[in-house]
Amino acid sequence: MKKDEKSAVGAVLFDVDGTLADTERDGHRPAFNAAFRELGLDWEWGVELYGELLAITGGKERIRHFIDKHAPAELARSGLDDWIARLHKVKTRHYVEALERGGIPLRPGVARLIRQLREANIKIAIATTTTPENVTGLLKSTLGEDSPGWFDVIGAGDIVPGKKPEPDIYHWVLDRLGLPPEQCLAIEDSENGLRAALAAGLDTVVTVSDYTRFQDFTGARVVLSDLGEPAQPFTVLRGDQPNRGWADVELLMKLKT
Ligand code: XBP
Ligand code: MG
Repeated sequence: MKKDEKSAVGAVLFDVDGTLADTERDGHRPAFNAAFRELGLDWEWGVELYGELLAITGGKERIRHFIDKHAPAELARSGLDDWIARLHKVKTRHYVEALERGGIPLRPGVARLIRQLREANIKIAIATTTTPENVTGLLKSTLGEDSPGWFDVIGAGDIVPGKKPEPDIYHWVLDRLGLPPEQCLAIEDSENGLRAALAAGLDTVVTVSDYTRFQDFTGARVVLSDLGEPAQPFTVLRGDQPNRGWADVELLMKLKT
């Protein structure tokens, strides 16, 4: 398909955790720990253990995996899935409260790029594994009360059967955008996220986070330290050297041609 430059990117699909903000170590992890304490559990997910647990996407799935590996006595609990869901609800409350306290800023370049995409009338969407309240909480606390409405589609959490690295959430979002993957670009921070986006046919920019820096990003269009700002340019970790140090509409268009 021959694309003219201006229509080459119809939509940008943003991942949330690790991509919009560094939410995992000092956001989700302490919220899990607070929920464990609230329910009288003596579990404590440290920074290193949490890094390992991140291989499992989805908070409920992560708790289940932790029980399998580190607390198998809990497997005898009756109604285990419901109990995990209850525990996870408590975790979500703690996480959203932390967001409301203004605890988690956006990563460099994210707010600027979102504003520029809107000005250029390029659609923006969210494709994430995390719980929907977490997405609206993060957007409202960083970009303002009305910002969830800026997004043409928000795909989050349990609305699809398979979480990343399955491509389900990307298929769901693309369906609702009414655009083919060839006209869209994904921004991800993790190998699981990249696999999901690639399996949905999306060109993908990776901005690494501390937990994901050394993962395998084979297939990414480019791997960057972050989206960069004019005063704080990104570092290119893999891929062509763009001619400027921050991701803007022009750079994203170039990546698609
Ligand atoms: C990240 C995840 C989520 C979060 C925790 O999703 O895998 O599980 O770690 O959120 P993404 P929940 O990178 O796709 O944004 O506890 O709500 O699952
Ligand atoms: Mg992510």
